[in-house]
Amino acid sequence: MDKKFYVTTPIYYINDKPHIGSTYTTVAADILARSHRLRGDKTFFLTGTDENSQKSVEAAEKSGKELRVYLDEMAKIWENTWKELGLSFDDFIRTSEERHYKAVKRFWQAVEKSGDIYKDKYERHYCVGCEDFKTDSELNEDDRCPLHPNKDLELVQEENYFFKASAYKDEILQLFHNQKDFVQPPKRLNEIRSYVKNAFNDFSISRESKKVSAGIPVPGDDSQRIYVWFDALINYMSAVGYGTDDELFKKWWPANLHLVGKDIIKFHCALWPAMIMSAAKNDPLLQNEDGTPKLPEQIFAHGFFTVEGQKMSKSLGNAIDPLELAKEYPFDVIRYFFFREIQFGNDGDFNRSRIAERYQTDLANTLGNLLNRAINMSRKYFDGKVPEINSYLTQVEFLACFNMDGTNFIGEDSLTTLWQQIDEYYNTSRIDLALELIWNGTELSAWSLNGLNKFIEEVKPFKLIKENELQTAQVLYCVLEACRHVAWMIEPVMPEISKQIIYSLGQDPKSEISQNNFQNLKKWGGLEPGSDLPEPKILFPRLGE
Ligand code: ME8
Repeated sequence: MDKKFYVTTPIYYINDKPHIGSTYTTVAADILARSHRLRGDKTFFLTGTDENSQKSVEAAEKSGKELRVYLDEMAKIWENTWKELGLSFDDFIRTSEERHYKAVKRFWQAVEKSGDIYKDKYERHYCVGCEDFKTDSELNEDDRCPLHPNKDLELVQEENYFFKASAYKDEILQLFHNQKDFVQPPKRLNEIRSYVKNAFNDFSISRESKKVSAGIPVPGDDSQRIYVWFDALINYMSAVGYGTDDELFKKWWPANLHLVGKDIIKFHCALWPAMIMSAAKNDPLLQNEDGTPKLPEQIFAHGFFTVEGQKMSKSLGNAIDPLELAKEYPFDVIRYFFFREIQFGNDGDFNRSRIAERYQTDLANTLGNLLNRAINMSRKYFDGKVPEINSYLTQVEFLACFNMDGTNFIGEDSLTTLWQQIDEYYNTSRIDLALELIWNGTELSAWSLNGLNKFIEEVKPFKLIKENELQTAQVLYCVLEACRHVAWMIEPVMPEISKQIIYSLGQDPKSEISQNNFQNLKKWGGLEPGSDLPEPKILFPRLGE
């Protein structure tokens, strides 16, 4: 059966332009979507914008534009930014769209039918920055929101609808217990487990329309608007047909992976499953065959960036525009930096001198140089072609020639193991570990970019050619073929660079993908001996050239 992969990013607030924080999550989703597409899985990658919030209203007022005009303009900016950066999303959902309204209505009514919505009066502080209520214990010593200390808290005294989230506390804890990878990485699971145990209370899920102009009206009660988070989470369903196209919904739901930042795990890992558990009781579309709720498979929460050591914030003016950044470096370089520099899941720092260092060392010196040397030597010694290896030496003969033990043999056996590990890392969202392995290898295998460079240094094809043409041919063939594999291994992270490597090996990346499935592509020997090698182009020119 064909496997499917449905991956989402948060839908972003559009009171400002995209910055590298939202870019990071969206690039991560792009990488995972590309890795699944390459592996032949039916893939759907969703991103979009969260528009029914107070923030939108305030930003529109500040800009002097009518709300609708403002939202349309900003949503275009977000969508176009991702397009310009080459991100391969399949759909862009806006929560102001009709299809989303329909989904929210259906969902609300299912939850209502389950008896999980009630009205209550309360008085609490609301932070527009978080679009969330704050209990006293969540405030800092100045009684302000620790995440948005510059924003005044709003004292809300209202009668609103509440969602009986607390009724699902045990079921959610059971879910965490049964499905250990529901929340990744594990430290986030610990965090959210303790939140659910200690502080998972009923949520207010509406505001009075006369006080809050944003939001979808509560079905059957125009005097109330649905709370932005209750509405926003449903985007993951409305984009795949919930409320508008049952067949489409059955095809894609449940989502395989919600990618989010660590700031919003409470909503994704606790509120969202509770909402689905409730709605599923009265909506067969949300039930598995055994009647259990169709929950997303996994939520992966990554860490937060600082910029040159400082928190990214509007007041510091240090939010980096990804389109500006893409003028400084090819965007593939930034993609590489994001996932090579920072363990995916941990916090990290966006630091220009580190980008420059990684560009020079990992990319220009290690990857670019290896490819260039191998192509130049092959062209020079073998008439502009991939060397012929008609009488291919066996592994034992090959190792004997160079006095090497099996650990640094660059060939078929070690390659299969390496690919298995790479596939596993992409499947578990550990993009950082995949890159680490490709560049550094493991203690057991020199099959890595650093290992290949060392191999050339040791074997010295530029001297060997004077003594033994056959052995030189095999050495160079091995390195060129290894570069072809590296190109496919890094394809999800650096799609453009990957293409350029394949072209420089005289192949067409498109025809290779369509002619062979991924299993074939991973086999040793895909590079045709005797085929033409074009003159190499510099992959990573000196910056500023
Ligand atoms: O929370 N480092 O939207 P939002 C890394 N609309 N990632 C960062 C970051 C940083 N410094 N800053 C932001 C919302 N992000 C809601 C989501 S989903 C149903 C509704 C990323 O515009 C990260 O993914 O505030 C974080 O979770 C998200 O942007 C918050 O985006």
